[in-house]
This record gives sequence, C-alpha cells and structure tokens, in this order.
Amino acid sequence: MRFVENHNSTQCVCNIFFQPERGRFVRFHHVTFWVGNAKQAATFYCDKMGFEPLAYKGLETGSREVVSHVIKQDKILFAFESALNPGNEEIGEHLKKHGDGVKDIAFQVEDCDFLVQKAKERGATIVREPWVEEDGHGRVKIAVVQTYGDTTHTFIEYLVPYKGLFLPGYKEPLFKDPLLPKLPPGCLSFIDHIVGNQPDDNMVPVADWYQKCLLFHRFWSVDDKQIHTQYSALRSIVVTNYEETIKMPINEPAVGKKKSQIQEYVDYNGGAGVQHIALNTSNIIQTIVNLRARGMEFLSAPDSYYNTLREKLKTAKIKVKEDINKLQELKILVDFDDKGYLLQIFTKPMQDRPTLFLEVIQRNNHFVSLAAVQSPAIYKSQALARFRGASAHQGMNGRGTGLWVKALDFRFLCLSPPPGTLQTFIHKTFIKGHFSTRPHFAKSAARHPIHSPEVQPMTNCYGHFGV
Ligand SMILES: [Co+2]
Repeated sequence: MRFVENHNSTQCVCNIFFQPERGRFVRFHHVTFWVGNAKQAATFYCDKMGFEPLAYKGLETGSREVVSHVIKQDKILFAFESALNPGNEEIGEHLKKHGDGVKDIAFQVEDCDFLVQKAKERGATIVREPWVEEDGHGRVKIAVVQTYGDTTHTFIEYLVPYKGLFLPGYKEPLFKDPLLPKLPPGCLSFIDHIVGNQPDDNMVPVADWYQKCLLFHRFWSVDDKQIHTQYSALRSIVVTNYEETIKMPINEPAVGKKKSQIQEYVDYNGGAGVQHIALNTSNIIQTIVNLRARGMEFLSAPDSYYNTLREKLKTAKIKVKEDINKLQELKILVDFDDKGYLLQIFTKPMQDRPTLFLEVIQRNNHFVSLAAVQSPAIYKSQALARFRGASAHQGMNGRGTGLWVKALDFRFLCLSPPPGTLQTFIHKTFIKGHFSTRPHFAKSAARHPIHSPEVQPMTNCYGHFGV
C-alpha cells in the first residue's frame, strides 16, 4: 500500500506519516521577545528564572536601530529586543497592541531554502526570504515566516558550524552582574513546548497551517490539562515536527463556567500570541525551591488538589517517586497515565498584562503520543470522555453517536501512531473491519459544528488512505 499526500486538501492531516523529502526542523533555536525595555526585561528573567547574559548587540556594537540582550540557561536561549530610536513603527505598533511578549519562535533547520520554498508553495506568508549572515565565527542562513497573530518563525541554518556566542553580529554582554553567581541555580535545561493561544474557531486553521506549510503533524497529548481544567475549559491541538523535537500546542477558548483563560489572554493580548513557554528540568523540586528563593512567583494549587491526588495515586499503575508532601509544599502539579507522569508548575504572568507566563516541567516517561498507541485502556477512556462531551453537546441520536465514536476512534488512532506503525493500524481498522469507512460517517462528522480535532480528519483521511 502506498500513501500519497493529497495536495488538493486544505487540511493535509495525514502527511504526518511522511518524512519530508528534504529539509528538517531540528529544534527550538531561541525565542525573541519584543519589549519596552530589553535591558530590564532580560535582567528580570536572569534574576528570577536563573538565566545568564550570553550575547548583546546595540549602539556599542554598531546596531543603531534595535538593541538585543540574549540570555541563556543550558540549551534555552531568549533574546529581548527593544527599539533604540523614536518612531520605530514596527516594534511600536507591536508593543501598543500586545504589550511585552513573544515576537518570534526560531527553529534551527536543515535546508532553509527548501523549507521556505515549500511553505511558500503551500500558502505561507514569507516575511523575509532566506539571506546569509556572517562574521568571523561562521555563516548562517536565515529566513522569517509569518505564523499566528503577529508572531513569526525564524528558520536558522548553520552553513558551517558556528563558533560565535549566538549569531553573527552579537558581542559579549556589556556587564556581568555580580549578584547572579551568588543565587541558587535555575536547573532548567531545554524548551519543552511553546503554546499559542488563538481566538475562537482559529485553532483548527492554525494547526492545519503547521501541517500544511511546515509539514508538522498532530501529536496527541494530555499535557496542560491540569491548569486548564482548574481555571476553565479549552481546546488544544499539539503540532510537532517529524522527529517530535518541537512541540507547539495550539489552544482556543471553550465555553466554561468562567470566562475562559484563553479568552482572557486573547483579549489582553489583542489577538493570537504565545501564551506560555514550558521549560524542562530533570529536577523540578530543586528547581522550584531555587526559583522561589530567587523571588519567582508561581500559581498555587489548593490543598484539596493534593488530597484528591493521593487518592487517585493509590490505584494508579505508576508510582510517583517524589514526596507528595514536598510537591504540595511547593505547589507542583502532578499528571499521570498508565506509563508515566509529569510534574509541572506555572509562573504568574511575566509582565503586567495577564498574557505570557512560563511553565516548569519534569517528565518521567510521560510522552502520550506513544503511550496512547501502546495502551488501549488510556486511549479508550480518553476517547470515551471526549465522546460523551461531544454527544451531550450535540444531543445526537443513537445512530449518530455510534458513528461518532467510530469517527473519534479513527481520529485518535489516525493521529497517534509513531512512524512505521501506520500500516498495521490501517490493516486492523479498515481491512479487518474494526472500523467502517462508509462515506456518511465522514459526512456526519464533518457536519458537526464543534471545531474540534476529532471532527476534521475524517474526510481528509479518505483521500490519503485511498479507501
Ligand atoms: Co504547557
């Protein structure tokens, strides 16, 4: 059986199983923030979150328009930029609308030209075509592509191994703060995921954009459900690159008891934007002890949360190694499935507007994409939970709900298998008859008004699978 990507579809959900013919997204390279005062913002992230100054460009280095302070913690790189002159409309307008926040998420790529060309062919807006920057330390190719809201993605390709501090044009930081080495270390090591909030009904088109233009695929994940259920409802699709080294959950508000936290973000941010950046650590307890000692503020969880957690863990298949009392004291949240667990905590907003915040996360064998495939029990319970929500909302009749479960199962499995297992999956579902492929199933699913990820793939998958 041969699978061919369907270029006619505007929602190429099934390119997930194809390794892109050329080019590669390697990892998150850095995140660029546009802020009113880059010097102070960078200092705040250093003092409170354990970063250290890495590189600088500004008036002293010949950068006359924009100043950039780059800070680093293990593999995490953040660049804070501000305008140096009156009348900088681009940065000015961005600040007026969004306040301080993320402007750009940069990826290290291979074959920048090809990736940009492909994105362009598939309808992406190219902010800046590939160009080469170089200095005495090496040469890099860079391009900029527009994504949701006013956010952009920079593609960075090392044409030769780059030996400089950060990128061409950057110099040593001007100042070494004597306070920083005296503070307890941050212990954060890499960017785990970056979440983009969208206005209502924009989640699916944005997720589709990543699949279509960047050849990302959907990654099934229950990450983040704690905070979201605690505050209000949301819908989320996680998109990721072929190797699953870059994870980008895309959220939109859902109707809940209270105003959705996503809606609040969208209101204060003036539209779509980066909601949070999750930073991975291998020791969250030490990290949070240290970051709290540095004066970082985190969201709190009530004691009742830990009482419920203790009860649930009694019957869980996994054992949380960390002391629950210690987690409770630090207000670290726990999420788990049959295979593993994750520990996470969220900062208060990093600026005055309730927009961007950070997450600290530690994973213990918790990667749901694979677990969902390997563990029918989890997959079934999650699918059923979603099924109940959908049918309650729709009041679908008996026949309809039956179809819906199947549509749901299909979607769930369709999006989850790691590369290489798809043929087995198709054989089991289509050929052995566990799943019906009659067109009206697809139609009834496609008519469903909830713009949820469950609904969309049905119609697309027909063309892709050729059944
Ligand atoms: Co998160």
